[in-house]
Amino acid sequence: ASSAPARPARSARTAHGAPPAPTGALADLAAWVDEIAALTRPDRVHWVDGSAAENDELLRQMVDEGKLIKLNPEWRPGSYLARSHPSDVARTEARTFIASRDEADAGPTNNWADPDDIRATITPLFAGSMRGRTMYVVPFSMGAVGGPLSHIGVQVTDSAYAVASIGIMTRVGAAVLDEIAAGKPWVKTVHSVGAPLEPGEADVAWPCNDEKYIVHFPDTLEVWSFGSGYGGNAILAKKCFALRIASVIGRDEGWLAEHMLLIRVIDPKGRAYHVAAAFPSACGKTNLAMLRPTIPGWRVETLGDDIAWLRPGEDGRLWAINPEAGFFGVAPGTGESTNVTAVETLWGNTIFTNVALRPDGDVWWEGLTDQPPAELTDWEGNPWTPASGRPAAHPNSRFTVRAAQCPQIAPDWDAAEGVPLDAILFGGRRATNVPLVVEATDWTHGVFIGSNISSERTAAAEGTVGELRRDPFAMLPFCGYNMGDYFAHWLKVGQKLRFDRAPRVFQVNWFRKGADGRFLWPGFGDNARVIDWIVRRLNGEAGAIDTPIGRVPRTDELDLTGLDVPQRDLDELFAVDPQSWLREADLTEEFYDTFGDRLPAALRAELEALRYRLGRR
Ligand code: GTP
Ligand code: SPV
Ligand code: MN
Repeated sequence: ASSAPARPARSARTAHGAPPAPTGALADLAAWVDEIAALTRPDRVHWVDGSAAENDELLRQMVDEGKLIKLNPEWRPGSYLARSHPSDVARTEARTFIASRDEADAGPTNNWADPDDIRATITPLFAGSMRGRTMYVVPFSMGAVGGPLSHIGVQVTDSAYAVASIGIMTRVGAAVLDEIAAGKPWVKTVHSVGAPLEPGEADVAWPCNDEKYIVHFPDTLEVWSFGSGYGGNAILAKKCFALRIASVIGRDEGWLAEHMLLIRVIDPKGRAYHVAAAFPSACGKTNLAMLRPTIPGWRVETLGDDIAWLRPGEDGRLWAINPEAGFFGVAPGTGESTNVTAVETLWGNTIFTNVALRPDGDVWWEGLTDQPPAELTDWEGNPWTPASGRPAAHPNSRFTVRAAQCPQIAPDWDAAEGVPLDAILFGGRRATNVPLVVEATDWTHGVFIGSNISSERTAAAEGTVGELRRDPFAMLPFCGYNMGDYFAHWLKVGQKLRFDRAPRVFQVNWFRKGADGRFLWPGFGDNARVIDWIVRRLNGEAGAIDTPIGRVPRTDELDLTGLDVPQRDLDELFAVDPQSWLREADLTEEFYDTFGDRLPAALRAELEALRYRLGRR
């Protein structure tokens, strides 16, 4: 195993040729890499420099090894299809652990593990786990390199697919080593697919292990992930670092790491507003991030589609960055009629995972076009026709593509200081009860709403699709510490904002259904009509009706020009049934009780106030 970066940081380079032995922080990094290599025993260690040539070589190698299928460059230049093992298709929440020193700090919503015990469990799994493989060392930055809200990390991994994905999703390269050399703290992340190769043993297309562990050590800022090659289990910069570990850093430093999209909305008068929105996995973040308004004069610029870091500024506003550099988006349901921006973003230079392959060497998934092609190869590599009676693409199949390739990306999406937020939306997938849009009365009520998000389960994680579960702030699988403390932290961050400059909070629900099971709201581009009302609320230009759960638009205040929603559906979209909401309040109480004394009193007071307004005295 090599012990020094193949390409030394600029600051460590001498004027004449040979790099000096790394010293200081870089030597610490090299020592750590040696330590991981000594444990995992890879055949080779490769320091990733993030160059295009390196990426090309990596992709070429994966094609040679049968790990990627090169798509027809005529239709999809620079693009590839990966097919995962059929058992490794989504995040595995049951195998995801928060190993805080104190169990109470992980809270009732996380799987807790004692840090020493779980280290003792996983260390033998990592021992020799990279035999026969290359161990890649990937230094990456979340947020612009050197930015005031940015954080850096290093992932070691034996998955070339993970390396290529991290290269798209983050900023990788030598500039990060400069930051490490300069003494900036970095997060250690270790990933192995857990499939060592014996001498002469042939590799498989998607190596992984039945046994999986995704373990976070918040006290030492480390992540160890074993056995999975998929998405958030393997691209550790994403959910593991930018949410679970970053939420802990944010708790300690006074900021928030959130599962949120980030957009700039420009109204017909040219005024710009910044909106962040937290929806659970596969509940519409990427779609709203790439919104093409159906109402004239409105424009949306994309800033981020999955994660936002929010920090109170000196000016009393809440500033936000998207720490990522790419999109890892859900493919099914992404089509010309729903998200044309995403379709255009995916013109090339994209890694697709678990979508279907067309005979002409392009890709397809349910919803890309109205009619499926006559024949396909499905995500598992089997022949498929429309008569097959099963989806051709996996429901959690995804695309990985650079943010810069999005045709409506904000010109300043990369800006280190971020943007000041005007509104925060909380949403979920709710067939009943939750209106299309509700405005919170103040920050505390907004935190109450965020803490009560519940949503029907999607295919983004293992579990029964459709089952209703609580997903506070869309962070249930991603909060790295006690969720009760997290609610308190949200309240505290609100206190740092200037009363008249804090973002206003709204709850939205694009997914309410009629008795016949049909969506009551057309969604997608028409969600701009809701944004329009929200923006007019910010400007004091639109009225609202008080209901027990918050403020809803008068239906004549919602711009429905050109839309064919019957009045009956509109009434149902905004209906607030006190009996159902009292039952929701009972469930909230049950949920709140699980936090014991870590639940902020202000939220319990909000719950009692809600019950009072609903008519229970
Ligand atoms: P993650 O990447 O898992 O965090 O998901 P996400 O929140 O970014 O969800 P995404 O935008 O990819 O949407 C997931 C699914 O919801 C897709 O199949 C979309 O077509 C569908 N969807 C998104 N927006 C709407 C909407 O306004 N109405 C309806 N009915 N479906 C929507
Ligand atoms: C999600 O599940 O919210 C995702 C996909 O964005 S993953 O990166 O796998 O977490
Ligand atoms: Mn997500």
